[in-house]
Amino acid sequence: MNKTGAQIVIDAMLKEDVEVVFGYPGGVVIPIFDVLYDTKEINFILTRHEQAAAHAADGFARATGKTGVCIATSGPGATNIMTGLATAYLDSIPMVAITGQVASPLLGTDAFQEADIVGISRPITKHNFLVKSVDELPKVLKQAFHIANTGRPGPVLVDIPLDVSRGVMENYSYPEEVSLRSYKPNLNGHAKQIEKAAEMISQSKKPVIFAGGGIIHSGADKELKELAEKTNIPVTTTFMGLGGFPGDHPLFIGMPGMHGAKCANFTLQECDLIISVGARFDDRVTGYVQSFAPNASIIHMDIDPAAISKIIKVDVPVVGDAKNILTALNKIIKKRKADSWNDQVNEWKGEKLFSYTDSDSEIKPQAVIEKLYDITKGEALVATEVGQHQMWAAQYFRYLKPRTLISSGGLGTMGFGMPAAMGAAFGNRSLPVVDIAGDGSIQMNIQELATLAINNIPVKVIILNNSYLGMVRQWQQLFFNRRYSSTCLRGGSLCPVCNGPENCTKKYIPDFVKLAESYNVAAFRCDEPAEVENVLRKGLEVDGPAVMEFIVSQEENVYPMVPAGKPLDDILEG
Ligand SMILES: Cc1ncc(C[n+]2csc(CCOP(=O)(O)OP(=O)(O)O)c2C)c(N)n1
Repeated sequence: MNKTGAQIVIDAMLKEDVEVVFGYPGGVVIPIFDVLYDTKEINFILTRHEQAAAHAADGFARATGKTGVCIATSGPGATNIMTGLATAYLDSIPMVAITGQVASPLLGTDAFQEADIVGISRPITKHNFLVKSVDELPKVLKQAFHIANTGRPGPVLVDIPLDVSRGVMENYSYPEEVSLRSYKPNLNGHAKQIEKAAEMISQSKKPVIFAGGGIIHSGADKELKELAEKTNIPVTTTFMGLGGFPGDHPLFIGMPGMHGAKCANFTLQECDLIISVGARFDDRVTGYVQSFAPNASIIHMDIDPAAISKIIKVDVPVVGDAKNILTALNKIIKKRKADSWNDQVNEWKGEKLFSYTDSDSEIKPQAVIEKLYDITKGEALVATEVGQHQMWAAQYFRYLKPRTLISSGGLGTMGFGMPAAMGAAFGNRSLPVVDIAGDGSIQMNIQELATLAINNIPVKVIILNNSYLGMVRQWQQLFFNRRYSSTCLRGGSLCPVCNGPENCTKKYIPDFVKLAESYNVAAFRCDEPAEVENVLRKGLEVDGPAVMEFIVSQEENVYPMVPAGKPLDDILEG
């Protein structure tokens, strides 16, 4: 059968069971959009910005484990998705991004809307392709989907020149198999290494399990729970691993790191063995690396051999898929009773992993998130933007199941949450989807309220409005002598000396409620602590999208805090 390049792109999506595609059109992708026009099996969502399309594809992938797909045009369309690719790359999220490119004869001539997208995206994609001819398109697309969602997942970009999408391939068929000589992810951990790990665990006096996003990517949450319960070893999960182990389990000790639970940090610093599964020892987790876990031996299970001993010297590496490795380990692991080490950890844990001082006169941001957890009982997908609210969302909402927290961990991308929530809503129709936002971050992709409204996507946006770029302001308060340079969203250059928020007379813009209403999105504002529950319930009950703005305490800080470059147990408290 003869097919055009554009038809091949869409046929590949159908063969790969793609249900939803996010994107934005432009000159060189018109042929692909023209085929989409007749393709009823694919739900195409027109976002208002290409960056949002990439984040939405990413959010869909995080909620489902399937590969997210987005399309953008050449030049500015393609450069607009770069932040989305980098976000997905750092968090190992499977995505395929299709970009249009100027026709092959024009490549390298500074043609209209030409940019070297393969060059620009090389360091932020797992792999990328510039398609040279229509005949190689099916193979490239098959490889792209395969690479994105196998091994350590990641984003793959396919750049398609106009003459390729217009060209015709004779005798088209979509390949059934992929053969890539240099790409063969190792899925089963080495049996001898797994035995060594089991032996080390049985000899350890003070072990801790340290689980990361790899647990979620490989669907190894049940195996992790089995290991923990058999051995009674306390479990800490990284920010990316939240939900990979039930947040209300007695063995759960919170996330570690800069804004982690004191208990998790003390446990890591005191333990004699770290059993790391699918975690990459990010600097926000380890603090000052040289003094991280000074007495511990390290077992590191990871799908990516390049992650082993990259940051921390590893004693027993096990390269493979977390689910496979843990299944094998659980078969041979000896039972272990809770002992004085567990008592010590439980003492550090206390009654609550995190606490703050509540108030009757002003809304505490932490209280809004706690109330959201109470109302939903954890039965929700929580997306976040980036900043203080993101850390409070990690601390005060408990994640009971995998894929319930959708947040940019590695890149820390402001503007990620609302479009990602939109994508997640397509991946999970049964749970409410909430975006917890700061008033700064939400403005980075606020135009997506239009996409939510027009498609009636039931994302609930909670804006914790503190009038500040709060997380940066917190650093300025603690480490730059309270010099709030360019972090107040009211003032700007008109008020060089800040007399504090209580004396501020500047009006806040925008009016989020009016703005949301102009997009036809239901909106509520709350500035009374006593009204928080009521407003949350009202917003959650709306049939469709809603914005809930909470005017919160302006100079609240995220604690505990390990200052950058300090050891994990050097902790600041409020
Ligand atoms: C795209 C982008 N630009 C800048 C930053 C740096 N940054 C990190 S947190 C933050 C402040 C976020 O403010 P807001 O969204 O209001 O949330 P809050 O911290 O007040 O909860 C900034 C500017 C970033 N992470 N991403």
